Amino acid sequence: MKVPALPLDGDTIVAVSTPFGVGGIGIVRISGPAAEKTAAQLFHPKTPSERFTSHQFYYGHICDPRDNSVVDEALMVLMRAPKTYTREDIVEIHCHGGALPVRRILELVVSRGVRPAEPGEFTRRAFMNGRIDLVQAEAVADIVEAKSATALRFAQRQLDGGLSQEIRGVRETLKDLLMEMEAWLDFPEEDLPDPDFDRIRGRIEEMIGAVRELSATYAEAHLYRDGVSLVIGGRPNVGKSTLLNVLVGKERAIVSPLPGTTRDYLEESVVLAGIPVRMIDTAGLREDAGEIEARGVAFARRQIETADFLLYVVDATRLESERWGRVADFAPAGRTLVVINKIDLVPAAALESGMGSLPPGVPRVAVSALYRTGIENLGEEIERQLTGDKLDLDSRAVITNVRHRQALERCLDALERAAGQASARPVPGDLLAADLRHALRALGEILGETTPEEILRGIFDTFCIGK
Ligand SMILES: Nc1nc2c(ncn2[C@@H]2O[C@H](COP(=O)(O)OP(=O)(O)OP(=O)(O)O)[C@@H](O)[C@H]2O)c(=O)[nH]1
Ligand SMILES: [Mg+2]
Repeated sequence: MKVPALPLDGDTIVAVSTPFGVGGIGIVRISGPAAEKTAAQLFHPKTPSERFTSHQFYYGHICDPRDNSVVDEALMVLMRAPKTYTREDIVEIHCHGGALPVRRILELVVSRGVRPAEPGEFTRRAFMNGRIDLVQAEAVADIVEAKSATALRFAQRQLDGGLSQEIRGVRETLKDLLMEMEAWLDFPEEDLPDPDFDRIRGRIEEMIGAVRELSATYAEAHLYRDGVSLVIGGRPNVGKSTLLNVLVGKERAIVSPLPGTTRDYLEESVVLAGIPVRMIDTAGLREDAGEIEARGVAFARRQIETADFLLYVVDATRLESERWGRVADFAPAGRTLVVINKIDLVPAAALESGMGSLPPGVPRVAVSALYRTGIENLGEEIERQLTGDKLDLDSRAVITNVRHRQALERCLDALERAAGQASARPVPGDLLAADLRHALRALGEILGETTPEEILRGIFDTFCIGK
């Protein structure tokens, strides 16, 4: 793999790689050419050894070289380059996981001239040294932050190189075509026969198909990574808070027979069908609310407007009084599910006729949040709305990252222009080559080969320190 143009620092960095606070163990990680020397100065193995063997744990103590006092009991492992996370020499010191031992060891290492690492700098070095590409580096961050098992599975597959391979496949075809075009453009005097432009157009169209298919997986796949917000809205006292409690499986919200119980909004995270869902309960919508409640209602409206999905709850005994025309004004079209609650209070026949007042085509589910009837059905309907049942989760690579998606769309635009050039007669060779180059650059940006520094910085800045 081509190593990006940024110069390597070559200095040695250190960070605490475990969360701050109290834990079983704390790990201080050092990477760079001075890692081994620094460890030798601070770590005293129980059984003295001439030279540490790579990739082997040693038991001993970390001591302050100024007065030889023991800082902590520790395990130390030295991993010599290149078979390491960063491809540099790495030392890990595993000490007792209290905030103080970890911090003191960190300070000791820094006092030996080692620089504190920036966020994501270990992973950045792995990337700069060619061990992983940018897509894989981003997968590392996704693994750390995965909020659902499916998100984790996607990120693991991305780290394995599944997505990179897919992108490289298209890139190789592009490179072949570009070489062919450039040979023809660069040596006109050699009287080379014209390339077979129908064949070239055919190959461009194959690439368009592949890139489009990959890009289309984003719509659903990213939900597993980024999650969605699901707002529970409706008029006062219809059972919104009761429903939230049922869906999140605990008594999270206060429920009472008095309308206007919920004044602030509150949220709780759950995972539905593998998708992390931020569920938000809101104040009941009504116009004649008192001052504090009115603020809650304003909050609720804002939550509903920005929601990815809305569960609009209505009272089964008051279906006819619901002003559907108004609801349509704020409910996000195509992302609203009407939940008819309190069906335990109405006979089946009345419910049937009451449902007739609902606008046609709006998806609906009838439940009793109090007696938990119809909840399973509601769960299935929410899942169907969230996922749309379109994505085969075990299919090949999927796109979950908006940066990849945007680059693929740029690639697609360039390929479509290129297909147009290849169909024109005579073929404008320069333009065709330029479009192929644009497409190539977009793919290179995904992999990190032609990614501008500020974008790299933005990516690694979101990592935690010590990763
Ligand atoms: N019979 C029956 N009562 C229900 C059902 N769901 C909720 N309730 C009752 O309806 C009342 C209002 O419930 P809440 O969950 O507080 O309603 P809400 O929509 O959050 O109300 P506000 O926060 O005031 O807008 C409570 O007394 C609940 O016990 C149901 O399915 N059947
Ligand atoms: Mg409530």
